[in-house]
Amino acid sequence: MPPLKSRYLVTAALPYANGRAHVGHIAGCYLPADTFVRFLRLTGREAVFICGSDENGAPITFAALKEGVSPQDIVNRYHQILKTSFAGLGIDFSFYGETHAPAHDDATQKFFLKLLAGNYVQKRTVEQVYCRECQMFLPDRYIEGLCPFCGKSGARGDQCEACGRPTDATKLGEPECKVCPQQGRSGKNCVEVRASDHWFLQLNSSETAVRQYLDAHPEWRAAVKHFSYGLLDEGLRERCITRDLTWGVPVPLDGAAGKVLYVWFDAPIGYITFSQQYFAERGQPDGWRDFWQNADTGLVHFIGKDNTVFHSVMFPAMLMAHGGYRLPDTVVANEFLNLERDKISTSRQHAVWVDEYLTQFAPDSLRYYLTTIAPENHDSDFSWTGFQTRHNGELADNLGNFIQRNLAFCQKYFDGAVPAATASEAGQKLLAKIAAAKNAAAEKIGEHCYRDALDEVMMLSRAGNEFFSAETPWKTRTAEPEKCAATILTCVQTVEALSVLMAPFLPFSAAKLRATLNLPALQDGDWNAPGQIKGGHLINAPEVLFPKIDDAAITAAKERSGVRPV
Ligand code: B3M
Ligand code: ZN
Repeated sequence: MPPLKSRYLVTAALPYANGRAHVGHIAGCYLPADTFVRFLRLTGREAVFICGSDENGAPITFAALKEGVSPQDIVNRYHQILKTSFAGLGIDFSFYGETHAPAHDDATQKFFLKLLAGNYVQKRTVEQVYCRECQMFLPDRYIEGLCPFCGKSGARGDQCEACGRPTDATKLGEPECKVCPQQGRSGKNCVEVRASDHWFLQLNSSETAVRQYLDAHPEWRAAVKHFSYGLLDEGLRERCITRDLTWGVPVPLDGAAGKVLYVWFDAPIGYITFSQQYFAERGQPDGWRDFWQNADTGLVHFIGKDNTVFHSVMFPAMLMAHGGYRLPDTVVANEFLNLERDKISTSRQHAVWVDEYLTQFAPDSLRYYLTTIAPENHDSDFSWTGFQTRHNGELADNLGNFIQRNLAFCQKYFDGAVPAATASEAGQKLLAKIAAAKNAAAEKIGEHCYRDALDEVMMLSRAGNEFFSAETPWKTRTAEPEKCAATILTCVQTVEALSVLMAPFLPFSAAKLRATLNLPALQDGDWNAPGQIKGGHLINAPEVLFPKIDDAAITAAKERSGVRPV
């Protein structure tokens, strides 16, 4: 792993503004990205964290059609819900934008025109399925008919579920429109094949450059490299980047009315336009250049694995073809999170929604659990029982217990004044573990291994608990008061270190703990600041940081997330 740089632009995939955020999204990219950004800042690095709602194209158009409302209504509703959910979980973007915005249209159109002028985008006339009733060309997913391979009915225009083969929408037998039924029509006998002009990104001409780019990054996660090299080995093909839709970034050419740029063309450009907006709002209209045009700055994209091709191949190819931009250093793609051993599904309402979760539980409990089960190298499983067990057994019984037993002891027997003492040999050993845990956690975070990094925090707390138990301050208090004082001083100093170490993962609890310790809120760069707790330091009355979660709460949560009680 190359060492971390001193300045970063970090992006998290732009969520479609057509649904609420669920735990799969959070585990997939927002939480690790936020943890990384918090760590960067705490270690004195500059980090700009960019995200926003993906508001264009087919996903929004069809959500609106289904509900019988306008795309703008859909976007307005979900943009707000997404923003609130992220904030509630402490996902602390520097800027959270919207792609349905004039500035973004403008930047995307200019980008497109530059690629067109360079011949990197070329026009073709293609055959497409058109619905006379809906008066629109249909995306492949909205056409069904007989599979040209296996003959079964219900094959979609992109794939036949029965035989698994990819299909060509214009080749389905007895094709039907799937938008019509949403509008109360049959969808039968209303589709035909029509010619339409489209523009294609000449990805084929980027093959060598993209391969060289990947070759320069042997440190990327194996799955991302494997997938991307696989695509290159098959050979990159030109890719259509326009759609016959009215909602999106209009194709900026004469004779292209009713056509917009493909949502996957405009969305990654959103990372750039949001960066520009962020700096413009701060009165530094050129500030974004340091982040997009200067290779000394790190650029890291956090995404879910289904977005890999767009970030590891297509967007870099677009940036290279355009010129003038640096390329991402890393694409951190996560695998999927399942829910109770079943795929998370919005349509089946099998999901844990963030806004709903937050009405019942604390944000850090979810942050903790999702990091411990982070789908970093393989799919993983969210289970409510696992959530409860981890919270009660680890957050409460390990971390919370270490903090509470010490601070309560200090409060009760020393009136909240940390005793002055000299650390024992065993105490010094514990204090030495602080630096070791910090270094190890920093290294793991640098490798984007967040679950291992969090483990280091929990190991320090476990060592603290062992120390406290072995030292038996409740016995030494009267028999050997100096020993007791040394134990408590060492433990409270360890608690202070934990308030720093846990901050990237558990920001709300870290802030509360700092207040209880009567220490200032953490500032950028505080990761390696020397401890402030000395003999005589007054702490405030502690409150339990992680109250236990009882079975009734879990039963209620299970019902709400569409998990039937067993
Ligand atoms: N909106 C896809 C998704 O949510 C997409 C990500 C865009 S990142 C530029 O899966
Ligand atoms: Zn139709």
